[in-house]
Amino acid sequence: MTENNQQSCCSPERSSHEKNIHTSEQHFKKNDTFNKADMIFIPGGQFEMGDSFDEGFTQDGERPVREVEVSSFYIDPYAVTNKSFQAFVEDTNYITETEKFGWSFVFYQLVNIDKVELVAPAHQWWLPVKDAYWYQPEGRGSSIENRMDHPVIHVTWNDAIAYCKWAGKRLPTEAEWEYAARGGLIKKRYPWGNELTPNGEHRCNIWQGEFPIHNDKEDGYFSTAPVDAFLPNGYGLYNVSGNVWEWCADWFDAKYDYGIVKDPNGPKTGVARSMRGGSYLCHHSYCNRYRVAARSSNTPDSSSGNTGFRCVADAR
Ligand SMILES: [Ca+2]
Ligand SMILES: [Ca+2]
Ligand SMILES: [Cu+2]
Repeated sequence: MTENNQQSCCSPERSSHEKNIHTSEQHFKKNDTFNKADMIFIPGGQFEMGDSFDEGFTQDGERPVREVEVSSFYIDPYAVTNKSFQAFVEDTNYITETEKFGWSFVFYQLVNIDKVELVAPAHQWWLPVKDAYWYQPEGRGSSIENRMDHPVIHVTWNDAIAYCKWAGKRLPTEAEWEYAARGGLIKKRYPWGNELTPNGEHRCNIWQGEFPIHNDKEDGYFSTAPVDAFLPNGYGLYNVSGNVWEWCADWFDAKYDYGIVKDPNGPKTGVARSMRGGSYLCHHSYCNRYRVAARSSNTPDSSSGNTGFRCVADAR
């Protein structure tokens, strides 16, 4: 593994292909009636945030490990599903930012290259596919019909924020995400412990085999899995590691502000938003970012077939 692998298997950036479009903010009546009984209460406390093994990429800023305090909050056990996102769109007629751009990045093995239209040349294994949206993730002719319980994908950070506003929720800070993802374990590598496949059992949806050529699918999934696949962590969260990247609220900076020890919420400004957890494309030979301390980022108008989100809510 080299430092040059950077974020290529993680998620590609839209701005390398196209300038930002103007997206006017849409206002929704806030839904205050969501049921906290469907969420998990995470009691506040202190934890050791960051990479205790010194095995992350230096440029990601996973270190040093520092003690961080997080206030109590509620978190969804699952990433937002296609079913939930559809309910949001039906209620608000929301048009995703991705639809306004007219395309999104799809992993090359998920489409028939002769049948889709590309808006730009391929970017490594990412194809900028015309009309690839949340409801037709591989472009025109595809559908989510048999994937309603899979995580919504092809949503930008701005789209995620719009959904959160509608749901009366918000995106987690990186500190909240990592605290919840650790499931109460201390300084472990994964949400379930230090071994990737304890007793040979797969605990998350990542890539097995030779990336990006051959995926053995030993974990059962080539692309996204249902949000409740695999065992949950100690707090009851599913698929924090793998499946899809999850947008966080914070601006990303490799120089995380280690000075704030209570409820840190990232830099004041930035160019990219934090993402956590890794996706079905992650493989140790390339990015190893399905560890619970791993960090990544993308510009808030970027979208891809392996990025979604999960919501939190204040306990107050
Ligand atoms: Ca897999
Ligand atoms: Ca995930
Ligand atoms: Cu990755």
